[in-house]
Amino acid sequence: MSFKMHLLTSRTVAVILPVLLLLGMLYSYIWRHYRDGIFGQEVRPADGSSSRVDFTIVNHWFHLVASDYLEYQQPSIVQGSRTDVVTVTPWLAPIVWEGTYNPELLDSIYRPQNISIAATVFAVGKYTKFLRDFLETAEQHFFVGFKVHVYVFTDRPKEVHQVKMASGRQLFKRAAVDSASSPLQLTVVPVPGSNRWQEISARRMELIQTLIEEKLQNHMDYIFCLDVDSKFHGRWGTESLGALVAVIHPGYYRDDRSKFPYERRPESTAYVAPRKGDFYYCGGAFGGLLQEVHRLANTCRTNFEADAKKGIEAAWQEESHLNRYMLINKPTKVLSPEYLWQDFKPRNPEVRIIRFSGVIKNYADIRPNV
Ligand code: 5GW
Ligand code: MN
Repeated sequence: MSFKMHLLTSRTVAVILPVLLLLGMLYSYIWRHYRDGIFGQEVRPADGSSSRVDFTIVNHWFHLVASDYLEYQQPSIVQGSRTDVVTVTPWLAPIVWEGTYNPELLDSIYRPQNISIAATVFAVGKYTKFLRDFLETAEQHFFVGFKVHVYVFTDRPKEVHQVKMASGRQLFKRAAVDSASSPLQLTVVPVPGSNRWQEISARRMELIQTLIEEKLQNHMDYIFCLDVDSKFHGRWGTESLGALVAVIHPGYYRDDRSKFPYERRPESTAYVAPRKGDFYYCGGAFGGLLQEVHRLANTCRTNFEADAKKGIEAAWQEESHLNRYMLINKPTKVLSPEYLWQDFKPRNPEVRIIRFSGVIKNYADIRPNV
């Protein structure tokens, strides 16, 4: 009896085990396909880092629905509205200049999608003094009529609250443009102070990455990361939306790429060879879909750290890493220098409107001893 039982058991095991194994393999196979279909695939940037955050696929970005009731000027297929500038990259990403788009049409497409835009801004140490103008002008020009949430990273949270109070409650409640208009939300994220810009700079990417992972994922659609020492002077809105968005630096856009201040030492992960490069992009403004900016921040931070281990610091810190990243991962939308000018620079004729511009600052006055 016991012998028979034993036989039965071992035979059962011999049959059931492989069946279970097969079932397990089938399950994991199906699950993997299901997950990759529902969420984004695991991101493995060419630059070596990896990101394990899953994002729900954003469907609305690929599907543009216009209002049937809106009347607007006929677009021409033979006559460009801007012939003095280039409005498309060789990889067919639009380059946004004033006059190339219809803001009413764009807003009418994006408003029903109920998109939300996060903006990050760092105000560490004395840089808090720029916050008031930055926020007040963002209120007037940055995605007016859309859900905007500004995240202020600072080691002086009290000063941000003073800015809020001084504004007399009127500020950060957008003027009622129409019923769809909503207030600009503000969240203060406390961060430790630092005397070393290199440290602040390195942490910027890390903090952006963490913010996306912990707070924004599944709550926001787009994110823009901006310098605080700047003001808005004109519309910055839906025309700037894209998967990966870069801004052309105002200082170099007429120069040969050999003159771009890329990192030129091959030992650095930010290295760009002399005959490579498309445009020189700003470190002071970039953005896009959450998952794209997450991947960018993760890669730049990883590369920054790899360099630091070897005792290398790229020529323009994170701006150099951003430029290396954008050379390999082409931006899907490029914003003209209208989107980050410098107050000290006279306006060039092709720049018909300055939307966002760095203020003139007294370095000795605001920067910690480096
Ligand atoms: C910047 C340079 C040297 C030492 C410290 C800083 C610094 C930068 C700082 O002490 N606090 C700070 O919040 N920042 C953040 O980094 C600001 O958001 C600032 O806009 C951004 C980039 O630094 P900027 O604006 O001085 O760099 P540039 O190239 O626009 O002049
Ligand atoms: Mn700046």
